[in-house]
This record gives sequence, structure tokens and C-alpha cells, in this order.
Amino acid sequence: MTGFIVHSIPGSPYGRAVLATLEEKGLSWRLSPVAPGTFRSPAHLARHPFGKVPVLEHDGVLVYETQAILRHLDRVAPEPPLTPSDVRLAARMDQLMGVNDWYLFQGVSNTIGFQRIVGPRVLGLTPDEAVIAEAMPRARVVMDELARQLGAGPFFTGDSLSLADLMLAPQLDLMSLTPEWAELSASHGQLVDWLARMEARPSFRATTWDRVAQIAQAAGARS
Ligand SMILES: N[C@@H](CCC(=O)N[C@@H](CS)C(=O)NCC(=O)O)C(=O)O
Repeated sequence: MTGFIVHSIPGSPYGRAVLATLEEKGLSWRLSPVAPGTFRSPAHLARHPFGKVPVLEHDGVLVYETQAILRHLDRVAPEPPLTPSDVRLAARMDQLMGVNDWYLFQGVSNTIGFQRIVGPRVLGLTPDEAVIAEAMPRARVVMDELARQLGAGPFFTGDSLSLADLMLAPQLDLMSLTPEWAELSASHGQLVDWLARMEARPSFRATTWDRVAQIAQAAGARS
């Protein structure tokens, strides 16, 4: 199989979901780092018309939108399967990937995670406490629902790792770096244990923010 190129940046939870999925599949990949400030460059807009990361380049095909990328990887490299064969569990996986995009990322991790971690670390911004406080009720709803869906686990769709775990873990890993995590996770021990198990996987250890930053530095960021 020809190589996989991932256009992304260190610290991107969506980018990490793609890299961790490639690792879980045992596929070799190359990072093409997108330089900060160049998301709207003609070169990057040609890959992603909405100016975001990640973008997967494989076999002459460009795929953007993380859900599409993960499903593409699961089709082109079927082993190990990361979509449950049971249709009810597959529906749960799809639902959770939607929850990740519409309720965990939008309004929670792109707010609390950005204000606390990404903004200060990448852009030198000071957290806006009012914006964080306003996001907390949404964060509590998301955490309650994720804990309910996980149940006893060990994974979101039961006994086997799925694309839902690989999408959700990078976002929750970012959230776990914030001071708000203590309150948000206090009554969700099983979710905390699941996150610890995900972070301990070789695929996650190989794709930490620091590790991807080292790879990006070696590759040299470009637009
Ligand atoms: N729906 C997109 C979301 C991608 C996304 O928002 N990526 C963030 C980084 S994690 C980004 O590109 N942010 C830059 C920006 O919004 O300008 C996906 O699933 O890939």
C-alpha cells in the first residue's frame, strides 16, 4: 500500500485521531506540518476548502473531515477492523462520532480546551474566564452522556476498540489538561479509566503533542 501523508499540526485533537488510527492499523505515515498562519494559504485551501486540519493524502486522493478520513482508513486497511460488525454497535459508534463533532468539540473542547491550553500555548493568549464559565453547563451534559454511553466499557462499543474511541480520546485528553477536568470528571471514574487506557496505547503514546511537535520540527512546517 502506498504511503499516507497527513497534513496537520501538533496539538490538533482531530489530527491526532487520524495519526492514532494509522498507528492502530500498523500503517506507515508521514506528517506534512501546516505552518501556523497558513491555513488560508492557496496551497492549503486547495487541500481543504474550509482551511482546517487534518487532511489525508493517499494514493492520489485527498480526504478532509476526520470522520471521512477514519472511515476511509478502515476501508482501505480492514485489519484490525475498527467498525463493529453488529449494526446496533455500529450505529452507536456513528452516533458517538457525531457527538464528538457537534457537542464535545463544538462549544466544549474548542472553547475550554482552546481557552486553557491551545490559545495560551500556541498563540500566547490569556484565558477568557467568562467564555469558559459559559461553556461549563454544555461540558457537564457531554460528560454525563459519554459516561452513560461508555457504561462498563471497556470501549464505547463494547469489547473492541472502534473509531469512536479514536475520535473521542484526543478531545478528552486535551480537556484533561484543563483545571475544569477535575470537576467534570469527578463522578465519571469509568470515563477517566477509559481515557487512561487509551493514553497508554502505543498509538496514543506515538502521537502526543510533544511527539508530533518533534516530527513537525524535523519535517519543517510549510503552507
Ligand atoms: N470538522 C473538521 C474539524 C477540523 C478542525 O476544526 N480542526 C481544527 C484543529 S483541531 C482546525 O483546523 N482549526 C483551525 C481553524 O479553525 O482555523 C474535521 O472533522 O476534521
